[in-house]
Amino acid sequence: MEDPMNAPNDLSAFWMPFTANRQFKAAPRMLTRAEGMSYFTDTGREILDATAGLWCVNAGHCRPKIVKAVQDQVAELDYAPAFQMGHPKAFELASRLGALAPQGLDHVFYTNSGSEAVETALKIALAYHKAKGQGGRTRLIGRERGYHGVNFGGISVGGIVNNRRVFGPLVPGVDHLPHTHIPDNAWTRGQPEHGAHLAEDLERLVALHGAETIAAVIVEPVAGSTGVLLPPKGYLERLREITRKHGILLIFDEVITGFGRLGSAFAADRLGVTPDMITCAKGLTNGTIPMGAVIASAEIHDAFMHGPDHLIELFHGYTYSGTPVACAAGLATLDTYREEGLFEHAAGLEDAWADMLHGLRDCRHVIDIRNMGLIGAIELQPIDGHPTKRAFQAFLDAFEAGVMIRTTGDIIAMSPPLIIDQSHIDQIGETLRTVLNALD
Ligand code: PXG
Repeated sequence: MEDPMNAPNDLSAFWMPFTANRQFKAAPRMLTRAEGMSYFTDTGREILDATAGLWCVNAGHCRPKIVKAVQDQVAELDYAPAFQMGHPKAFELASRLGALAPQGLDHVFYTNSGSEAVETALKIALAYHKAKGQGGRTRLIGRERGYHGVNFGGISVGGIVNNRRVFGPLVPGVDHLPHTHIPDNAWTRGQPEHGAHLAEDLERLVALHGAETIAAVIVEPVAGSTGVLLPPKGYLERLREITRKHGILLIFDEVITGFGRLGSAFAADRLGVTPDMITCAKGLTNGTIPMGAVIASAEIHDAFMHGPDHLIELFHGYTYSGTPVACAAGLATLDTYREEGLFEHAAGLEDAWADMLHGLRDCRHVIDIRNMGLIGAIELQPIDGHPTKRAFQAFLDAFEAGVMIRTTGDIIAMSPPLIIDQSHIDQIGETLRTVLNALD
């Protein structure tokens, strides 16, 4: 009789996330090893990673310091209860994150993913207003085309239609700002000139709902998942002014933009706008161990520190909030970023990265190219009646040609590990030129 613990591996049991399961299983793309800028497949092919995994392996793959920290930690303290108990590395990492984050943001709540960080930040926002005696502030405002993970709060404030439409009525009391992608901004390098006025829509929502009903606004400083939408000059500044004026919290979802992606620790630093909370994940542990976090202001944190000392201040947390192994990975990741100057390295390569991308302007089907930091997007003209098909083909062809890219809709998005150098940039550019020009 077949041993159920040793069932044959037929690929069908694993229902893969955000994947065309049937296409994949007909022609699997299996990764078995990684090192530095590269993945290696089960057939021994080397694939240049132009996406840092899923925007997360910012220091490159299998970095020795991170590997060792994880190995050592799992052998020394495998797990410690997250509630009513502590372990030293959770406090050390929180202090380091607070120091790295923009001034004034220095209290860290751990989660296991970006999605959980978003849920946590939204809940903190509501509970904060309640603690301040403004419990009527329950409304949440996101933005069209925003991606804030896949849990109910996140898809409610998010604005990616396919991520929402089959999941029912979602969280009530949510409204959305318009996205910031306007045709006038095509082909821009860095922040576009046009569109700061789109922030004024927040004043319209305040007039519509009343400021006293609005808890928070959440936006990605650079929208990643939807296909890289850059913040127009002055836009985030204006959102900050309006939120502050009306006592509304501003949350930056920096799950993608955190940890050097824009050549600075956080987008908030590069863009010169400080929110009340930052959500992060991905690059926090270099993608090695799942971990996310909310970094909140002292004003928010301190609002909870009232009442009798023995009472729990916030009824929220996860079994795996700040596990020892995740914290060890986080600490070793921050060390690697600092010791190798990776944020500065990324900033130094931004122009070369942009030159490569914009050099593809004359390739077939390309209708827009945009970039910031080590993020780049190439938008293709969709095939009539078959949206997403052309870009998906580019993804398959690039993989065959030895470069891993991502696509969303008909947009190619890239976000290489920050250890990238000029030769990798050249390889990505040459491969894309061939792939794009061969597309139907
Ligand atoms: N917020 C933002 C801004 C994100 O980009 C999340 C929250 C959710 O994080 P978790 O860890 O729950 O996945 C994300 C995640 C892509 C892609 O290809 C983007 C994400 C995840 C997977 C793929 O663009 N972003």
